[in-house]
Amino acid sequence: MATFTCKVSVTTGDIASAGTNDNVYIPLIGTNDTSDTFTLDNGGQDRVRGATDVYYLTCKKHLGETVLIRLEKSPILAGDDWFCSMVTVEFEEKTYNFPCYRWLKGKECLELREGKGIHSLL
Ligand SMILES: [Ca+2]
Ligand SMILES: [Ca+2]
Repeated sequence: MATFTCKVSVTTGDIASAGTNDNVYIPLIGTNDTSDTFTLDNGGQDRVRGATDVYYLTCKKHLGETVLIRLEKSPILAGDDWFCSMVTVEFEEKTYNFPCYRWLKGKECLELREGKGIHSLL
């Protein structure tokens, strides 16, 4: 069966306490289909302040254009707030940017629509 790999880059803000040890899950919502819900967990620590984590998600169906993502943060014990600054999805040589720039607190789901990206004002 054909599968489709999406590269997802998740950037944690470079501000105090931005990182989190909580679990974060993501489904990708495309024009054709919605992916499974993946756990964003690489070897080692994920979501360290200022870091970008890259994940390769294997989808069973062709999602089409990625139009929406949903970040689902699930607390471990007391919870650990997370400041996500940006999520980028790369699929079939296209890049989709999902600017976030906000906190996810406790058990929280956040839907992000594709944006045009953040351009420098220089
Ligand atoms: Ca934190
Ligand atoms: Ca990990």
